[in-house]
Amino acid sequence: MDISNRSDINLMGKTVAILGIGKSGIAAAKLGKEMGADIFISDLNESSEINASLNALAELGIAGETGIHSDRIQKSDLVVVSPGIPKHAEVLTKAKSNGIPISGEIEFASWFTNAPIAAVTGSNGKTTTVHLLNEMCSTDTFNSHLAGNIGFPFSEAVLQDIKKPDGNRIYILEISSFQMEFTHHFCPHISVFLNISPDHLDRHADMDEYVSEKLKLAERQTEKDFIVYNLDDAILSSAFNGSTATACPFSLGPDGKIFGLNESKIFDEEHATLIDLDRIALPGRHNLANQLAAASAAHLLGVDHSHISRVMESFAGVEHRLEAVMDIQGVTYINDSKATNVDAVNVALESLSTPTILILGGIDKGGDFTLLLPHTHNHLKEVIAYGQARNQIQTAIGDAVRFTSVENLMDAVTVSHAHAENGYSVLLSPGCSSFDQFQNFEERGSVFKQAVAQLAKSA
Ligand code: UMA
Repeated sequence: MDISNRSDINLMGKTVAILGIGKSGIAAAKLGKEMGADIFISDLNESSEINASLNALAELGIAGETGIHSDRIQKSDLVVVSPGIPKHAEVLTKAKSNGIPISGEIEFASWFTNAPIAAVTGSNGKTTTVHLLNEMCSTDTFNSHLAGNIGFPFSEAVLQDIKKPDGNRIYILEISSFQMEFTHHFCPHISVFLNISPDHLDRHADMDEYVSEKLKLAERQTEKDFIVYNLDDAILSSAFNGSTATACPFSLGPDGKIFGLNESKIFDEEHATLIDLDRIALPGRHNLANQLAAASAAHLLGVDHSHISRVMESFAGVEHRLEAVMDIQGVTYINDSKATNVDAVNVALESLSTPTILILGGIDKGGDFTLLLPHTHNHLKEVIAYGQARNQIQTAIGDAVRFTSVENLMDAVTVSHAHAENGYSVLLSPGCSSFDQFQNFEERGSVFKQAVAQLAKSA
């Protein structure tokens, strides 16, 4: 099947193999079926959950297999791959050598909509920024739909719109580096780049590969499009020098193109006040950068500044990101389960000034935990490490700070409660992915919150 010309792509009667029976694969399978393809879905995992999903798809007339990527995949016209499947997986290498085109799930969904897209990427802050932008775009002019890496696949959003079209649709997408692999035509009207720091180095060959996957988001943009990027980021500041799209930097200094910042306010190009900083609901300097990014994108979409500032006044944050859970006997418990890399842990520690016990752990993604050492001279009083990465964390920082190694998150919460003093914060900011003990970071955050609620009952 030839996918080189986007407008000629037609799935009617084509055989499409979908790899991965997770959220993306299931949504892509349903979308592909709606577009007239004969779908075959496949997952290496044969857990009862995956088999249950396959059975549900069978009822919709979608065939598939679990526990194997069989040779049937190699007879298809197109392969659509879930973001969690590494690009060098054997099944993909085989498909490539068989001349079968491979599309990522985001790319696949993008073929079936012409609505404008604002896409946000970066190592940290993506979820907060897309939620802010989504609220800023909730106006009479737009009907925004939030999708992508946030946990709601783009394919599902597009399928909903095919069934019930909306002329005012704009998609606000959170995009990960994984989702940029196997993209061919995907091109947002506005791309937003928040920051780039080491992440997913267990999956990408090196930092260069990770950065180049991210930067692909702007590669196909034309002079009609916009790139909103962080001027204060060492990699991003010079990344778009030769770009055709209009570059719109934002900064925590006065040099933002659309909005500037001083000690007391954010101001616009005419130097009119957008908002006084003390009226912004979401705390933290890192969040100020996220606000400026979202506000710049919203401005480019024509949203009124009065609406942008109203959202800034009311938006209080997203679950699992520096979420204050509860105070127990003078100790504040904070759930930052979304912090899946070391840079995010740094950001979390920088946003606190109270003595802190930090819970780290999970599966290491190639992060450098020694980067946390400076905090041990300030308010970081103890590290409790759990899960697969705990020995590695101990080697990196165990000598510099009071250190406890435990089996799992529940034990970590128990130990933190025993060690925390009045005025302390206990911060779950794991710096690792969750998959050794949890389905995802949401489950990890929920387990933490339950454990804290349990402590409160018995305290
Ligand atoms: N699998 C195979 N063959 C392989 C490898 C894996 O069949 O060779 C199977 C696995 O058994 C599994 C499926 O592929 O069943 C996994 O697919 P997936 O991990 O892509 O799962 P989805 O449920 O589709 O979730 C994906 C994103 N997951 C990842 O990028 C790892 C979700 O981001 C995203 O919310 C969802 O699509 C909806 O678009 C999660 C994530 O952790 C939150 N993202 C990373 C992050 O934020 O750091 C990038």
